[in-house]
Amino acid sequence: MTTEKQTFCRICEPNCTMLVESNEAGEPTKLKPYPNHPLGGKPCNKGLNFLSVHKDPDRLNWPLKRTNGKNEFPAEFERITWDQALSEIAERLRASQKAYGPNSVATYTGNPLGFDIRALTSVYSFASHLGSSMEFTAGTQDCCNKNIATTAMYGGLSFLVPDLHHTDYLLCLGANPKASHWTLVEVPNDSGEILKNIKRRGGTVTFVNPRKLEISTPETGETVQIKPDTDVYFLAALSHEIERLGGFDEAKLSKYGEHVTQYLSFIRACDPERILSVTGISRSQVTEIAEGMISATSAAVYMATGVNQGRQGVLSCWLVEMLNFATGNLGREGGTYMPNGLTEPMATPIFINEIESVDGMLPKTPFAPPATLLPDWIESGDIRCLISTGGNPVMSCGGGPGLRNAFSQLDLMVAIDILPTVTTESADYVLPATDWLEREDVTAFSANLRTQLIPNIQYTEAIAEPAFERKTDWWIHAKLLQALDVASPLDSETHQDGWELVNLLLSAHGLSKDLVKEAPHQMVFLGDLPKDSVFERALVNPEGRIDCYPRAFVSSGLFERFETVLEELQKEPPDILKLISMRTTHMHNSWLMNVPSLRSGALAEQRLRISPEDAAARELHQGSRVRLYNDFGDLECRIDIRDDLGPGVVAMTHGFGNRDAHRLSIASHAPGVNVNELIAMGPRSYEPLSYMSWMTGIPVRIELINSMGD
Ligand SMILES: Nc1nc2c(c(=O)[nH]1)N[C@H]1C(S)=C(S)[C@@H](COP(=O)(O)OP(=O)(O)OC[C@H]3O[C@@H](n4cnc5c(=O)[nH]c(N)nc54)[C@H](O)[C@@H]3O)O[C@H]1N2
Ligand SMILES: Nc1nc2c(c(=O)[nH]1)N[C@H]1C(S)=C(S)[C@@H](COP(=O)(O)OP(=O)(O)OC[C@H]3O[C@@H](n4cnc5c(=O)[nH]c(N)nc54)[C@H](O)[C@@H]3O)O[C@H]1N2
Ligand code: SF4
Ligand SMILES: [Mo]
Repeated sequence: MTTEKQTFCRICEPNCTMLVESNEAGEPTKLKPYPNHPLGGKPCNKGLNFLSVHKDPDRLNWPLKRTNGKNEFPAEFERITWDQALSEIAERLRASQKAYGPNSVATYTGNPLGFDIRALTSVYSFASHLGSSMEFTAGTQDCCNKNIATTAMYGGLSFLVPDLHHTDYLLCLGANPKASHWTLVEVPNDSGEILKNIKRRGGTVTFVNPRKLEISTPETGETVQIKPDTDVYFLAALSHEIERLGGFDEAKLSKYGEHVTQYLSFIRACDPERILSVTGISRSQVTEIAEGMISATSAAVYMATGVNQGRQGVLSCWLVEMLNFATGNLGREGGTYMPNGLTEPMATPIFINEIESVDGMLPKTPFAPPATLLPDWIESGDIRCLISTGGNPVMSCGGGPGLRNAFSQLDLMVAIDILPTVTTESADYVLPATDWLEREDVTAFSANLRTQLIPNIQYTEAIAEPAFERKTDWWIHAKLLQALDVASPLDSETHQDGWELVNLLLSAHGLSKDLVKEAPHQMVFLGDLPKDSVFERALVNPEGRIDCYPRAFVSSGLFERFETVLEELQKEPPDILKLISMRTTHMHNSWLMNVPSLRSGALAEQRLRISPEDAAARELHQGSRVRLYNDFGDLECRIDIRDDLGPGVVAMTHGFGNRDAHRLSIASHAPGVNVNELIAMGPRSYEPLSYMSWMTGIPVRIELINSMGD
């Protein structure tokens, strides 16, 4: 007899609800949509394919210890007990910190930890017990620019979300909601209707993207094709134009703004004639968008990773936040706002202390240090041990394979993962974690970030017993703390496997995980707050106002950089090619590469996408093999000619290049290339202050290897 249970997907932010069928032995046999769930119930193909990850015969099942040298590949491992693994790791961590200080041990926390609320709490308590400043995260490849910009402006971390359900004008930069299902705004179970609805109610959607997206249709809106890594100049020109046209809400600016004069002088100096040429967008297009936003009843500007990963993500985010605020759209229905959540923002200083690096003394911020300096810190001997949880830095960070050479020089590397990746291949110890079907959870992460358009908490039980000797990430961190002889939640006889802290968060709404579990559909709506509550809730800096020209941006040289990068762009040769990333509907960063159904037929191969004009100029045909290179790396691939890219732009999906992930039988077959080899590492390879890697608009060159096409 089959049984049916409810769960939610934990691959990406929407946490789509789904149903799981299990057989008599209690093993999940099918994942399917949950049509009658109040939040919708339309998981995507990736979520519905997750049983292939859960049951992947290549999964990590036991603690492993390396038996050959760190420079020898493939790595060889022997199976050991959890006790042996934990005590040996702890001993080596203690010895390193005793001899070389707390910063000799670094941590790297990857993206999936965001979708495991207990692990998220434990990884931070583990890192804080280590007392190291070297806490790297996937954030420097994702959104640390937003973390810093909003903390500087509001006083604490706040992600203001676009009111997609009500807006009359959405300006959407550097996002592909069809492939990626939104980021830092949670839209559950959406298959594109939310954008079509804006158009249906008479509104406008404008995408700003170097690539004309599949979702950019007459049913949604047009794409303004921008040259990569130039959004900051477009946003500055747009701000200039809206102010010139009288589109600012002066009363709101003076009521809630601090340093408004400095902001106004900055944008007034941004004459479109001076700065727009590098963007590929014309003055009349900017004026049209400005007029559209001014005349709309409400408007929201939203930007995502395509802009975050450029060289000026902090100033871009600041200009976006300021556009929403200055036009009176912040805290208004249809504008941007701060949804209800489990917690409220906390005042957070931007500069905590300093860390010594090859780039001199770097200010330490509440977020992560630059991942692209990790190799230098390892080579200098400052970092000697690394513990990576739920991350695949060799695939996902700037420099990519270059990190592997650095990792081989570590005294100790520990990787906690569900799969044997190219990163775990560099480790001394590999610890097997449970996947999301094997653990109980609540959707507290997004509720805690206050990014849900429909604030809610969902509960799921563990659908399957953890197989073999897999353990939850929470348990692994708590056990490591015990092995290190420091306070661990496991010391308490009444510990509840990490739920104490989560229940404390939930108690702000009179909830606990058990109460959510018992609620209809295992879900509780948190309810909406007035949109204008953002002004009481988000402004936690001492002035209680929005800092419209944060000093931290000035002291970090961001405004000078705005001018120097502009000059650099103006001097570029016209035939230069710029590389951007391209997420697809069938892949998730680096970790669905071993799923056969997501790697079959046309999905098997990774190609470099190029415009017909650029292909013709180089006498390339569909499928021609090329060398793609720059000062940092050199790759070989075949090309895919498509007219969704404008001239001068090439695009490639990251996460491929698993040749050396020997234990991933599907992923290492037809592996493709690791595009992050072309991303800079080392001094000045990151944005000051946010430490974001520069991952889009990368100058590259192409050389023909074999023009024979398909
Ligand atoms: N070129 C390029 N590079 C990029 C990006 C891009 O757009 N272009 N995007 C960047 C972005 S936005 C991000 S967030 C980063 C992601 O950077 P990372 O988080 O470092 O990389 P992922 O590929 O998401 O790797 C996640 C790892 O966690 C493992 N895993 C999955 N579930 C669990 C679990 O429950 N527990 C544990 N312990 N492990 C688990 C997976 O097997 C995988 O090895 O990549 C970035 N890299
Ligand atoms: N299918 C799938 N879903 C995912 C992921 C995945 O890998 N696959 N990853 C998840 C993660 S970790 C995240 S953070 C989110 C990310 O979610 P999104 O931020 O929406 O990510 P992308 O789909 O990569 O969209 C980025 C867009 O920016 C464009 N772009 C590139 N460079 C520039 C530029 O310089 N300027 C502008 N304006 N646009 C530019 C690209 O063409 C692309 O369309 O997605 C999540 N969901
Ligand atoms: S969009 Fe797809 S991968 Fe993301 S949570 Fe929903 S079902 Fe999972
Ligand atoms: Mo991400």
